[in-house]
Amino acid sequence: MSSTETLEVNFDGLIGPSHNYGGMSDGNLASQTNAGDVSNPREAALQGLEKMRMLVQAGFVQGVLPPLERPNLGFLVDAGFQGSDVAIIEAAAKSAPQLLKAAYSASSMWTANAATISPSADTNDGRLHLTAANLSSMLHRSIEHPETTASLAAIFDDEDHFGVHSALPMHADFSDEGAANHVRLSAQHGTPGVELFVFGREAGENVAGFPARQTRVASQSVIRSHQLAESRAVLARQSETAINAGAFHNDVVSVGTLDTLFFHELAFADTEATLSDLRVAANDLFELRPVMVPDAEVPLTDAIKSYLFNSQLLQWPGEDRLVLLAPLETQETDTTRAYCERLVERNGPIGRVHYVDVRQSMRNGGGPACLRLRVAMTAAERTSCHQGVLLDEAKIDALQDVVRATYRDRLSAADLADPAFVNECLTARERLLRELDLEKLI
Ligand code: SUG
Repeated sequence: MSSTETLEVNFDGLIGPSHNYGGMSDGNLASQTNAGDVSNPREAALQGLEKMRMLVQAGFVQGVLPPLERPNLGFLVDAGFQGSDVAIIEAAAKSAPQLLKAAYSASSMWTANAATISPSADTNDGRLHLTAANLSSMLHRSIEHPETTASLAAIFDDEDHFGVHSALPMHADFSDEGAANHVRLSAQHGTPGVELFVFGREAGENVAGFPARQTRVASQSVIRSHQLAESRAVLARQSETAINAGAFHNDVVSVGTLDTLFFHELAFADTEATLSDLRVAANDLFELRPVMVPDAEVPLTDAIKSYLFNSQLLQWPGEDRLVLLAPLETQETDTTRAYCERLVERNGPIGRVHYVDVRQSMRNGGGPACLRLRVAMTAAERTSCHQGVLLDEAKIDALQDVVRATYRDRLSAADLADPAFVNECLTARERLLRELDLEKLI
């Protein structure tokens, strides 16, 4: 942390005590397949924290974003339920279990969807900009943004350095899923870069098949409010084939960092145009290194099942090539394991693949990359953000102790009807917030 250079800080979502398999995301195959299964919130949170620990041990600056308050009783009140907390939960469980599941969703763990980030090196006013994603496509996620904005405002609480923007208008024309459809490429984390915005549909367009969760208008709006130079912002359309095969976010089929873009052949509607636009935008900044995975080597279905691309692509301290931090499922899928072996053997930009266990999250369609929000920060920005969310091993130990003491190790849909679970969730979150010196979010 004493480094004077700009570093990429990963803010992982701390998985909340109500993590469950609600089957709430149409177009997300894992969420649909595992709907109704019993989850293990304790194991989920410990797995996430172990991933954070590994990066702390490797020498990365690692941050965390706290879980949102769940159940979201205000949402149930807006939906017409009245009375005491117990009365609200009992009535919702009886007459609207889908709404109760939405109110309990722990989906804020996937912080790649919390916001879109533009580092200060890219913005006209020299501040780091963050726009909370409205997540308007899925009901259970559409209720995240007010609290997400509050968390970001509490953590990036210095207007000289940070511009925190609340979510775009809540309309289908502005559907925005945050950094999951955004890739920043640059020579170094601290030098000006090119920002790639990937959208799935135009405003007003009706696309058949699975939902396209990002619109061009939403991406253009973020480009404007972040004050990005038009010449350094590239818009590209996701391929419908990828969306309909289950790539509900672009980060299910592509990941990039520094000068490297690692992607599946069928990720973009027009790969050649996307690469050419990126090269023009990168012009004098850096030379783009595309690593395209052919469908003949890794069929799209395997890429999506294994989450090969939903990996963290990291400049690992002490290593000269990038490291791909992939989910264990990538190792367990024959084509992707074999591909990774070939990938590191050749002299390309990716020199190592490391596998990590985030199975609890994976079963809802969230891999290592979904669980983190990348924020390239200068040394001054790192010192002016809220220090309580920057982790060392002692803080990870303390958070794990709270998780062990307060989280259940099995949770089914029926358990959400238990009114006693409300206080259990609130107490767990309060204790976590205290560990992070974020009492103001209680
Ligand atoms: O939005 N799953 C999340 C997964 C988000 C993954 N994020 C990225 N690819 N960046 C989603 O579909 C499932 C919840 C449930 O069914 O209970 C869910 O919301």
